[in-house]
Amino acid sequence: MIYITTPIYYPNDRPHLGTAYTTVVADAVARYWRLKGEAVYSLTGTDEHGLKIVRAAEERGMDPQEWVDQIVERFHETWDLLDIASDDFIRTTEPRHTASVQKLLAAIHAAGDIYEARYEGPYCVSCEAYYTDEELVDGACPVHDRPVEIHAEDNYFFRLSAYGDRLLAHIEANPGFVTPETRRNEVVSFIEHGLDDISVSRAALSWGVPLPWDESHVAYVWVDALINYISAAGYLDDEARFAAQWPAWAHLVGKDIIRFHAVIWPAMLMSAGLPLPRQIATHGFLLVGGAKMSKSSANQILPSDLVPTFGPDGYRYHFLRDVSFGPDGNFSWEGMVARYNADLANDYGNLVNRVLNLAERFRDGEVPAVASEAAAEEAALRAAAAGALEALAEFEEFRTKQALEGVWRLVRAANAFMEATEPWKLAKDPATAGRLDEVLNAALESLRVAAVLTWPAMPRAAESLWSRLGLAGSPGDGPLAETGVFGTFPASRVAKGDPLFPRIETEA
Ligand code: ME8
Repeated sequence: MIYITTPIYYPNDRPHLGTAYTTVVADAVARYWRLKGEAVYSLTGTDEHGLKIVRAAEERGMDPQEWVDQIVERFHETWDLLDIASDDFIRTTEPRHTASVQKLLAAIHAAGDIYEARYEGPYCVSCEAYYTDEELVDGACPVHDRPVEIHAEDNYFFRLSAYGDRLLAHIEANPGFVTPETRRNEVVSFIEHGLDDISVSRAALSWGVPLPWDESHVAYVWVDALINYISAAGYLDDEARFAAQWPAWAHLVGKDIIRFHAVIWPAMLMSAGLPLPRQIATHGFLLVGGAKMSKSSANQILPSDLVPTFGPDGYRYHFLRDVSFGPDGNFSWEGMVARYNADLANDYGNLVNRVLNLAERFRDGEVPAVASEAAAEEAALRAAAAGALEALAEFEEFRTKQALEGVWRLVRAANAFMEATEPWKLAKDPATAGRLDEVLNAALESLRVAAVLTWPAMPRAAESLWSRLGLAGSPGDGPLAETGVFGTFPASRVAKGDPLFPRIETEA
């Protein structure tokens, strides 16, 4: 089972392009695996406890539950807008999660890894994390560049310090545990520096999950949040499901939350005797004009600002094609328009339009199922299609850009095929009617394969193309090893329809 997760986001505000980035990548990769015929479980959700949420609610004069119930709807709307097909959406205020938090913490407590002590130190509410004085930059949070607060409490602590060696051994034995390599190195040097125990409870807060052994404390919001990944996998009361689903194939996370996922979370699992996730796949930040886009700053752009212009597919394609998973990436409107017009309106959209137009014009939309085994033009097309199919596997390494570049080799080859075979000339001479059938068939077949291969990135456009091709079911039905192979286009009735990706005029 391919169990793939996004972070669960804080519902302190609506999701923006940065939050959506992780979710879009996770959705495309999950769809890729579904297309291959794998059993997939994709999870996203919201991280609803903690001080940050309490404060966001207070600012609006609401109670936390009322506030999160309202914001969670904005998350659902955004994911619907972007055609995110998650199998599950977990909220940390749900009983299936709170009971699971208590179960895991009880296991860690029973393992002897919890003790009580007083803690005092600088706390960043935006991060929901304590810092040491050395980590602060001019007295401010190193991530948010905002003032920290001094918190002092009697807390329960988790013996994270006891897990350094085991964590290092795990990372060494599993080089793919934290990716990319630069992030793995960062985690390794952080652990080698020596781990401090962490506080796992809050006495001063009531908005959280009560500790099973002391109900006057609630679980620290990060400890609570990380457990979502097993709550959604049946940890609480579904042994068979948990065995099938856990450990996760990959947790996708931004670089800001890598320590929680690559240090604290695996140590908690080790303490409770549970297996570790296969991979923590880390990506960089989306920047706008060089600054990180975040919910707490003014440079937010929301998916709903872009989808009316680019459509869900243009949106997804841009972030998957232009942002490498790993380093930081810059967002610009101009870059997005240029990519859309070049790849979608010109290369792909025009190809679709042209081929379907010719099939309607010369064959009333019904092209016979005949293919040439011998023609050199078709051989080039078949080779490009095979290369594109192979490149799609780049999704397994989150190399979304390379996967789509591969698919575009087929799109370009199909355009070149049209130029080379000139079906509009073949149509003029009755003696070449047979060759015209073959050429149109091969052109339609390349559209069929392109619909299959673009489905993980652009499901809506792929499905629309599929129905224009008169095919039954969905290009996502798979299995890829069969449907992604270039063969003979089946006899069907095709129809051109409206342009798939109308050009965006930059003056507008
Ligand atoms: O950290 N560029 O939630 P969060 C790219 N609740 N990705 C970005 C981004 C940007 N500018 N801004 C945010 C939390 N992200 C915790 C997680 S998980 C158990 C708990 C993405 O709402 C990125 O994946 O602050 C980052 O890790 C996540 O949103 C943080 O979302």
